[in-house]
Amino acid sequence: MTPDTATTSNTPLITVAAEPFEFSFRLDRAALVIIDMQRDFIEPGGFGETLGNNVALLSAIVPACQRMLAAWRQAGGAVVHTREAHRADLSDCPPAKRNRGKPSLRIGDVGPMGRILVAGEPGNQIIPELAPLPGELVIDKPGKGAFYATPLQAWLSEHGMQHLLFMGVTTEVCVQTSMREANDRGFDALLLTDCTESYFPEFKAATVAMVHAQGGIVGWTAPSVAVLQALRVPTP
Ligand code: C5J
Repeated sequence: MTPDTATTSNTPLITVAAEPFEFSFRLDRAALVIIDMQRDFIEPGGFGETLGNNVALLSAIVPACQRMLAAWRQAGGAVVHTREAHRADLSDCPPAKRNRGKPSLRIGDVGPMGRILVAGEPGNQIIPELAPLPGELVIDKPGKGAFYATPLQAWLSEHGMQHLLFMGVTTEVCVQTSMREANDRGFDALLLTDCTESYFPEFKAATVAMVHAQGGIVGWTAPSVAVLQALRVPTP
């Protein structure tokens, strides 16, 4: 089923000041998709750090993400959380992924927060500040994109979703890949620019620019305050 079900909603149209032009959605047809806000990427000792990255860069967006998530929940919007996670036997982790680069610890190795990027391990959990609530969808994904080898598309179709608001990490890897997958599947996607981050600030800037380039070739971008204003939530 394509996401055309959005046109059948009777709830008010909410319009956000965005790039390259306004992004409009109906709350009962929109989901906040939070990509991989996991200890493995944000805290010392996880996958991000084993690759040689400065994880402190990513934790800076947590307060903005918390504000956005609280407002979205208060408004009654659907929330989807993803985790980059592999099975304990690594049967869903191709050698091409595991062997890439020269990390100090590879996927599946035991690190300070348990086995790196393995489902159920302490480091693989979503950070406590953004912990899922009962009833929110949590998707474990073996790839960078949230649609690859996951039930996400089926769930979105089943719930009549058309518009996806993205936040999370990292901007140019799992967030951008997921937005491109969403775009190819007919969803309208908005990237919340202060609620996403990269270990490489220049990659974030380039991603934001390329998402909304050419009339929104991948989707839209806006700071979260624009969504808060559209939802009539008091802004900081
Ligand atoms: C990476 C991700 N960067 N969540 N994962 O490997 O972006």
